[in-house]
Amino acid sequence: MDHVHPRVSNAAPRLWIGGAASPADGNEAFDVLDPATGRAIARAARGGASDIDRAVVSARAAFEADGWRGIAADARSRLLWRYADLLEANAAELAELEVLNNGMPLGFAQWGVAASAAWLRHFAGMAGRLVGRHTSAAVSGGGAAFHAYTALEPVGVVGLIIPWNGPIASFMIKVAPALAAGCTCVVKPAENTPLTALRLGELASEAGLPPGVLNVVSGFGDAGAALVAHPGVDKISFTGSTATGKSVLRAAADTVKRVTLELGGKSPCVIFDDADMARAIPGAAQAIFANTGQICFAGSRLYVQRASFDRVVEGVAEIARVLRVGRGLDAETQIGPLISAEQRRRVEDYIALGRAEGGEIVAGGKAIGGDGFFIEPTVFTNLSASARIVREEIFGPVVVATPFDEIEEVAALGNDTNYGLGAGIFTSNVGTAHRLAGRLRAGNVWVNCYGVTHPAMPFGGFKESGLGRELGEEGFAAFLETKSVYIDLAEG
Ligand code: TXE
Repeated sequence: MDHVHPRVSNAAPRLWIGGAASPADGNEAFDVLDPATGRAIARAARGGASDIDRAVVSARAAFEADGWRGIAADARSRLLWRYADLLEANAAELAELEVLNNGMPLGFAQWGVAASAAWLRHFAGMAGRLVGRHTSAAVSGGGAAFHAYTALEPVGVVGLIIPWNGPIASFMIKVAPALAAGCTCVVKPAENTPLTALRLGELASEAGLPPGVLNVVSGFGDAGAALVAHPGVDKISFTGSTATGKSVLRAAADTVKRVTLELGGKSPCVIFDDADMARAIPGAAQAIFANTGQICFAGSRLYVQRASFDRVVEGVAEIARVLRVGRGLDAETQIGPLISAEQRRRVEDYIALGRAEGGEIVAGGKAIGGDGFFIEPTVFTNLSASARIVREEIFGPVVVATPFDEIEEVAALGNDTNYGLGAGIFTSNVGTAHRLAGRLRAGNVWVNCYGVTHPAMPFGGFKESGLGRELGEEGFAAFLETKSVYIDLAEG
């Protein structure tokens, strides 16, 4: 093994179940790669169906009466604050591990740790505000008087399936509200990036979370499928590809699990002639190139009002040419490698397809040789709305720019997609911003900025970009059941 991280170098491959490290039942393990070198940095345990079962049994035991749900909300909050404190105390190590395993620039990994601590504290605050409604004089048809109230209860044992593109953040965006709601968790991180998830499992126990409240089972899609099929799991929250999300939704039907899905996107970024170009051009570039385009809400379709088209395309192309592509731990790096050789092949295939569809490449267009899975940030023009690279999620640093003339036209272009996750609007006209924000069928609209999130604001997608919301009150409610209780007020 090459560049070995001190924490992972000698660690035997282990899952985190019931508050302890445990080998996978089959004793199988797999290589974990550094995408900047293509070389193995660790071995991870390959959990399968029986390991998922052990984790679910452990999570169920932790959930039941004397366990996690029975702990007073303020005590639960305190534990979540301790967990957040520990994240911060270990921030440098977590961020470095994230970079080694995912390839992202260090600053982005540091953001992931900081955001995760903020989400834990945000939802810790909500744990104490689980109050229902009541009606004091509900009267039935027969005239009897009832007092009735609603109680908010945790959904139960939740299965959280995580992608590889932001391993820490996509772990905690689910875990923080789930724990605050009183649920216990079985997390299945992506096979490419299990390392920080396993460490976050350890840190939860170090923070004092009771054994079994947060379990982490590294493994492949079969482990995820076992979690979705398991009758002891009450809810699945999944982030990943739309294709896998659809199969999760189908499989969850057998046990009528609650399902939250955060899936793919093909998000439009719209620049009007009246935009402040000093913000709009870097904004559009950041919308697509951040995290090497491996972001579900990446602004992969750029629409520019006609008079500004050449200027904006040249501006974004110039940024693409000068962005420093490199190892995430190098201080000058602005974008890292793609996650895997397979993902790079997929992106290269899309670039070849774009050429074949008649697209013109203004910047980039090639994989970068040498070790690691690097690729040039790429800008296409001259493609029609029906081109596959305009319609399909590429999940790489590839943007297609298209001119438009007026707002109705760009609203229709923006909505001409099966997806509906994000949308950016750059304009100096408040009316234009509000009108277009109202027309675009997307769960998140950013005006004169892109990709901003806040723990109190729900995040999620319209159409095939997902089901339900994360963060915000909606994201918390997604881990709760509502129970109606009636009390007969008749005497005797
Ligand atoms: O995703 P999957 P993959 C897109 C992106 C990428 C493509 C494939 O375009 O190129 O998906 O990536 C687990 N039941 N996105 O194959 O399969 C899997 O182990 C239950 C966009 O990595 O969706 C991993 O933990 N779980 C996306 C997680 O699902 C299953 C982020 C995601 O893997 C499973 C990631 C099954 N049958 C990829 N099969 C975004 N938009 O954010 C796999 N898994």
